[in-house]
Amino acid sequence: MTALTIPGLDQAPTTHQRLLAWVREVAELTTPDQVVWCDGSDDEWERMTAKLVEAGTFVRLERKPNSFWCASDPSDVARVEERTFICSQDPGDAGPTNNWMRPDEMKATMTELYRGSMRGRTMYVIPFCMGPLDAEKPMLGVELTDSEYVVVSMRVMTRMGAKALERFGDDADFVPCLHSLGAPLEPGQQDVPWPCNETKYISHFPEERMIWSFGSGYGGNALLGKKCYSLRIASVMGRDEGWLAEHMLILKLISPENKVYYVAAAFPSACGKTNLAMLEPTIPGWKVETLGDDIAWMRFGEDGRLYAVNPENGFFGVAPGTDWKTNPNAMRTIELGNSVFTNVALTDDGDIWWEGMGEAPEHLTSWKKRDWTPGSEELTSHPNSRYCVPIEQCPIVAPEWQDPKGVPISAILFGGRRATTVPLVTESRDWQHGVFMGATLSSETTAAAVGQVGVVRRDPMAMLPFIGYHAGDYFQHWIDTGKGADAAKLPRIFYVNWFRRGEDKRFLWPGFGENSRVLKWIVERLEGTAPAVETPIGHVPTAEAIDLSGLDTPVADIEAALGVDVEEWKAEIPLIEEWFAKIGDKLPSSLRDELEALKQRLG
Ligand code: GTP
Ligand code: SPV
Ligand code: MN
Repeated sequence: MTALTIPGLDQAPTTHQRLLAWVREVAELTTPDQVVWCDGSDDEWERMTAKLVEAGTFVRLERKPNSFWCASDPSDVARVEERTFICSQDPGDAGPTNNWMRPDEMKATMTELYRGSMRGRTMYVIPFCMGPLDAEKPMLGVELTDSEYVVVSMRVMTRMGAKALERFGDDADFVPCLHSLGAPLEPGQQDVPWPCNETKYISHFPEERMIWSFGSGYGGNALLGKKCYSLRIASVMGRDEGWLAEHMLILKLISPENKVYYVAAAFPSACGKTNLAMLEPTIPGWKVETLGDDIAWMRFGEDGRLYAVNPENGFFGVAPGTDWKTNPNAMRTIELGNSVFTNVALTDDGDIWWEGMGEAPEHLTSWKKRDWTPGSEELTSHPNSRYCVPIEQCPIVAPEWQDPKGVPISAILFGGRRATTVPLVTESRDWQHGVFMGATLSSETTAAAVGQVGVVRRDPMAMLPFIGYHAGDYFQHWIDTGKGADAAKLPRIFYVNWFRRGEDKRFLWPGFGENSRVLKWIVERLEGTAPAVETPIGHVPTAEAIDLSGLDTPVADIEAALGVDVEEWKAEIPLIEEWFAKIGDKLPSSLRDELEALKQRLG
């Protein structure tokens, strides 16, 4: 009965019965004051951002057009892996790397949390599409949320609103994504700038292709098209339908001879995907264009090659460390405006600032909304502070970035953040060995997820927090992907590490634009023109094999970055064994064979 009295509920611009029924059901449960169907228009953006400014959530920036500064609640700053669940019917389908709860139990718990949770707020209906709208089978979703911040961010990060709803027709499939901040307002109650709830759940129902999120307004916890849909749910779709959903950037590399190579690279969160995707090569004649910085969906084309599409429409990039020296293309992208900056510092003249931008101004407002001066002990910006900006503004976006067919991938890079052991670059022996490299990838944890930072953990294919099913089945899916293909057409697999350190703890490799030198060696390997040394862990270049012209890094550092220390690698073996033991019976036997072969080669 109450539902009939919720304004807006019946003003649906669609005749899609399943969508209408679900929106009504959620409205009746969460009891918002009104329902608004988002159209994605400029007017809507104006209304939403004005509302956020009025609420004290946003500050309009004087120095960037149509852009906003935003500070979250200090308790709501990153993905919450501990509170992320894969609610498959069978716990064996979630596997040892995911938190699991029975779907009916999770639904019962969360239904009680959602009951009345949107009281005093507006429920927004956001129809969206991951990947190009003109795809043969567009990948649709609908997010219901009581957060204006989410509406604004989804407009940047996805193709949403009326243009997405057009593709729904009367009965298209879509992924229902329910999100509530869990912060209902009583009549007359003053709102806070960043409403959220101490209790958080990020729940996935893989069999139903459904997502329920509660209690957080930040990043991947709340923008449900991103990690929840495009990785956790999409990885399950990919398993069932024979494709791959991966935590990968997509870049286009153009050689001085104008030959084009598309590269996909998987690095864990805050380990360099955005930076590599927008790289400005330091070696003459080479060019990079960007197609995506975080997620790639890959499937075989009719020609037997693996094609990648970026499902996203925006960059949600780590702010600290981004500046004109490290990532000029990101700076150029945000200069154009239309951006939201969350948890960075605000300058007195209405611009943004963060660690890594050079000399700090005399005075800032920190992400904690406190006065900050160069003598302050605190950071100006949270280490996981982010800019959110449309991809199309990137000056080096590849013209084909929206092609629904995708781009054919020549090389896949796996990489992590390791102070020791892992060389700057290693080429795998073949696909299966490359899958082994990915499956045993390790990296130091970062601020992108709540928890300890700097702890080495296994992060298979940079997907540890994002595999929506059993990690053993996921490895098998990777193995099968290679088995079903023409080996000559498969991308070649490489393992990179920009983060190896010397004894004095400084980075041995200069990174950023200089990573183009490594890309050049990779391309020369594809062309069969660059030498490499066969080591127990794979094919590694010598310093002479890499173009170091014009680089002032001491050759001794480069040699150290490329070094394969057999003792260090022997020390990795028990860690890999422990990891494989955790995967259990579903570990593909081919990966066990790879481990045995590695042990043999290490002697
Ligand atoms: P997510 O968006 O969390 O998935 O992160 P990402 O993989 O896109 O990482 P990003 O490119 O934003 O880089 C994260 C941090 O690593 C930033 O502070 C960068 O400045 C730093 N970084 C990126 N590339 C390099 C590199 O080549 N060398 C060094 N030393 N640091 C790098
Ligand atoms: C990551 O953590 O890998 C991100 C940020 O890209 S989030 O959207 O929060 O997942
Ligand atoms: Mn990411």
